[in-house]
Formats: sequence, C-alpha cells, structure tokens
Amino acid sequence: IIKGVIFDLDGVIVSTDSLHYLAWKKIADKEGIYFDEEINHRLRGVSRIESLNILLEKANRVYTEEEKMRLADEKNNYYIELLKNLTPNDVLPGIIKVLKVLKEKGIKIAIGSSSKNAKVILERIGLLNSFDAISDGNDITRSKPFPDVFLVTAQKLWLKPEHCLVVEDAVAGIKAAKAAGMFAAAIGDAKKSVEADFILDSIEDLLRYV
Ligand code: G16
Ligand code: MG
Repeated sequence: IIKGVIFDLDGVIVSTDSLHYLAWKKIADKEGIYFDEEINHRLRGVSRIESLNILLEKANRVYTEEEKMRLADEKNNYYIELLKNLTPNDVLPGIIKVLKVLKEKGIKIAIGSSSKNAKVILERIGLLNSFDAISDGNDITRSKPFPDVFLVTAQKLWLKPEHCLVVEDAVAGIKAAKAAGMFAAAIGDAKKSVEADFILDSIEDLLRYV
C-alpha cells in the first residue's frame, strides 16, 4: 500500500535537464572538452561534482581539486542565471493534476532531488508550498544511486520506505529508490532501467498504481 509519493525534480516535475546541459556545455567548450547529449544522460540525478568528474573523463589532462571546485562553481553560476527564466509554465504537463489527485486520495507528496538548487527551482515554478516534504542535495552527502535522499524524505513524511513510491527519470534515481526499499516508477530516460517496478509513458499513468 502506497502512502507517499516522492517525486524527483529535474526531469519529472520540470525539465531543468536541458539547462544543466547548456551550463555544462559552456564549461566543456571553454575547456576544449568533448561533450554531447549522450554524456549528459549520465549526469541525470548525480551530484554536481560527480557530474563534473564524468565530464572530465574526456579531458586530455588531469584537473586539480581546486580547479574542479572552480569549474563546478562556474557551472552553477551559469545554471542559476538560466534558472531565472523558469516560470510556472515550465511545470511539465500532467503534474499539477497528478499532485491534486494524490492529495485528494490522502497520499503524502514530496520532492527527493539531488540538486542543491531545488528550493530555488520550486519557488520559480510556483510549487514551493505544494509538498508535504522537500529533501535535496543539501540534506545529504551521498547522492543517487545511494538511497540517502529518499530515506531522509520518508523520515520527513513519517512513512516507512515500503509505503513510498518514487517517480524518477534517471537510472541512478531508480537504483536509489530500490536501494531504499521503495517502489520505483520510471519515466523518460529511466524507462530503460531493468529495476523499475512500474514504467510510465506519461505522468498520469502513475494514478493507476496508487
Ligand atoms: C539534479 C540533476 C543532476 C544534477 C543534480 C545536482 O537532480 O538530475 O543532473 O547534477 O541535480 O544539481 P545542482 O548542481 O543543482 O546541485 P534530480 O535529483 O532533481 O534529478
Ligand atoms: Mg531527475
């Protein structure tokens, strides 16, 4: 029985994935490092510094920890600039309806994101006060595929993991949900995950399982 649904943010509630891509692409171009959409998929759900490490796999030299911190900061500054353009119109289709139906059914709703910018994003898209709990990159040190962000979210909801269902667009996020002992529903890029319990062709499909 599902008592709470935990939504990933980037790629599920709002498509900030394209903004992450633009910001990382700018860093890659400046550094003369090859970067494309396929590499970008591997950045879904993982932390900022792990994303940078993946991007640097294609670099032809070694970067010091100090240089890495500078590049990660620089990327985040571009990204924050891009976030200023977000509006409530950027909430992905079907989300508002699904949140409303879940609330009507008495199911708790929450955000479990790896992003340290999650609250800024939710504020921009007008959903900061719509959830029973929000956990993000500031609550944890180990990001997805570790289960930490979802376990913290379940605690904030006062729910056991086995009563929670996670909605994710990233393979790393599905792994995190299963490692947390929760149900996992995959949408978008995560549909290729073999670990997902449910595959969603659209977010409304979620309502079949709750
Ligand atoms: C998101 C993205 C990742 C990003 C991570 C950290 O997580 O999917 O690509 O690297 O957050 O973001 P930031 O640099 O803003 O802290 P999620 O979990 O919402 O999909
Ligand atoms: Mg995501």
